[in-house]
Amino acid sequence: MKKRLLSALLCVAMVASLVVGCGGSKEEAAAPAEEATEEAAPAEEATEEAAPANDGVYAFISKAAGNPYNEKEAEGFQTAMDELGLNYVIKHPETATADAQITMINELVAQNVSSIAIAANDADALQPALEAAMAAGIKICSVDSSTNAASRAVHVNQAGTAIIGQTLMDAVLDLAGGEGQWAILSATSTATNQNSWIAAMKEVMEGDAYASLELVEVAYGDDEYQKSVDQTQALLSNYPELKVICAPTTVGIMAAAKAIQDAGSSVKLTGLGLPSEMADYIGTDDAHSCPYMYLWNPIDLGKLAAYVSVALVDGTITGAAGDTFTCALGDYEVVEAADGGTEIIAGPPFAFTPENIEEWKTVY
Ligand code: RAM
Repeated sequence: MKKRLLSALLCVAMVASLVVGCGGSKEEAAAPAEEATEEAAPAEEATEEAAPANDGVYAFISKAAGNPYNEKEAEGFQTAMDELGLNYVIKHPETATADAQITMINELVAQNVSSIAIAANDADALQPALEAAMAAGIKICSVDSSTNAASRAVHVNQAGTAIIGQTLMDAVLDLAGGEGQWAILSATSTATNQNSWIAAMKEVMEGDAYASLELVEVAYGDDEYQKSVDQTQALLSNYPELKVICAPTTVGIMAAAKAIQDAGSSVKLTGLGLPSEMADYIGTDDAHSCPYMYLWNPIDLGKLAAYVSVALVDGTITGAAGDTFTCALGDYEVVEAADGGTEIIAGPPFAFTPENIEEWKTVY
């Protein structure tokens, strides 16, 4: 009995130390990572009776620090792990680069974590580091932004790529009134998710209904606020006939919304945005730049990445097409992905409009 109480106290202490550590910067996040692995040792001693099925450390690496979307994803991962009573570590690189993520992957391999869920800053550049991780027995899934197929067991996709492409193209067509110039303001040029959405939009644009639209430029704000503002201002001044900007990035769309409204421009904006950041810019009158936009729940996406990591580690799934599993969010199936690997799709994109934005802005 005493031993059980001790085990329970140890678990509470461990979870508390991990929660405190999940900060938003690389420095803040890196320190508790070490604590997490060090603290894992006494838990093993206690397994005799406390016996959590998975007693390793589950890692999450976001694209970069300072992006509230990434923090919501991490929050979801953390919440799921807390609910399951498992150990975890969350890392946010300082910049949205592959190099920063490779350093973190190597650190996690040295710490012998059980799994890594990663939002990839580059599809191919992470491959050697992730292959080394997999060779060491670490289960890998990508989430939000995929690695290439060889670098993961499975990708946790927020929504089907084709649906996102179709949805955004239809929004552009609608806001342009069926014809005219439009531009894309993206994140980094190597971001797998934005690049696949842009490719999907271009494919849709080949249809007859979109023939009178002209895509004048794809600009990159690197998911940095000021760079995204500067890129938007450049689009506004370089293309006086521009009708619509589509920003498939939460950082980009918010920066573009402000830049368009500050310039008093009539250019309309759509894309993928966080309701909490975009509420002031959503409206159908001239004073608002964004009549409507889309997203999914980034907290649930982070949770799903946690559940998938656990399912990979405990062997419920291997990541092969046809694998199924059930978690607190529902039933999921692993399906073939367009890049030759496999994926699990969280759900369809959701529209945010003047009618529902007030309700959603407090949620995420
Ligand atoms: C930004 C990031 C993220 C993307 C969202 C829509 O926050 O680029 O990867 O999924 O936008």
